[in-house]
Amino acid sequence: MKLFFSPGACCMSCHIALEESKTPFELVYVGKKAEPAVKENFLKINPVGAVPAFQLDDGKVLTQNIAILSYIADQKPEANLLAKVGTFERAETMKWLSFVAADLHKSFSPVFRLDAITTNTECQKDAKNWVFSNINKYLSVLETHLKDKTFLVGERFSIADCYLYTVYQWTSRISFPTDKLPNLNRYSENISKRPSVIAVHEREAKY
Ligand SMILES: N[C@@H](CCC(=O)N[C@@H](CS)C(=O)NCC(=O)O)C(=O)O
Repeated sequence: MKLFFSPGACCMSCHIALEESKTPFELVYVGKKAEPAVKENFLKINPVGAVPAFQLDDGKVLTQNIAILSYIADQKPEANLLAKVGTFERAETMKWLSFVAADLHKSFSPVFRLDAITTNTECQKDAKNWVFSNINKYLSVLETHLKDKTFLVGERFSIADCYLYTVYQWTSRISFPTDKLPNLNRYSENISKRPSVIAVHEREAKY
């Protein structure tokens, strides 16, 4: 199986889930410095050009973090990354996955491409302020939720944690202040010590 990835991007969530579930996989780098032929081939895998994409050994392709994460978790139930079908815990995990994907992740996206939105520096400042206030809104919800909690749902490290951990790392990339987010910082630090997460960071740092 192949995970098409770019280091530090949202696909790190799938990379962590693969590592955590001990699923054999191959990484295919499709980031900025990838060869043109690799990039061209990637567009056949995912025509929108976004990571992650996941290709099974029989050639079938899955895109979208939530779909790939759920597939990995369901293939390896022994890894305990997602509760059983029909349980409230599973529904809660899906809720947080949606929250991270549709609300939190996408609230970060404009700040990485302010220059593509406008070349006017004053407008960029306004856009950045708006983006930061949105990020703050979503992180505040998580900060409250994570009080006295180690994981997003129940007592297990789940695929929702794979995704939130990944996106939360971006706060340092955009210099978003996290001093008022002690619960999220504790949560993230705790997850960063997992052997799977250490392995993923080491591997992605090579690209
Ligand atoms: N909804 C998609 C979002 C994927 C996404 O935004 N990927 C970003 C990296 S974090 C990307 O590849 N952006 C580059 C592009 O869209 O060209 C998912 O969940 O997989």
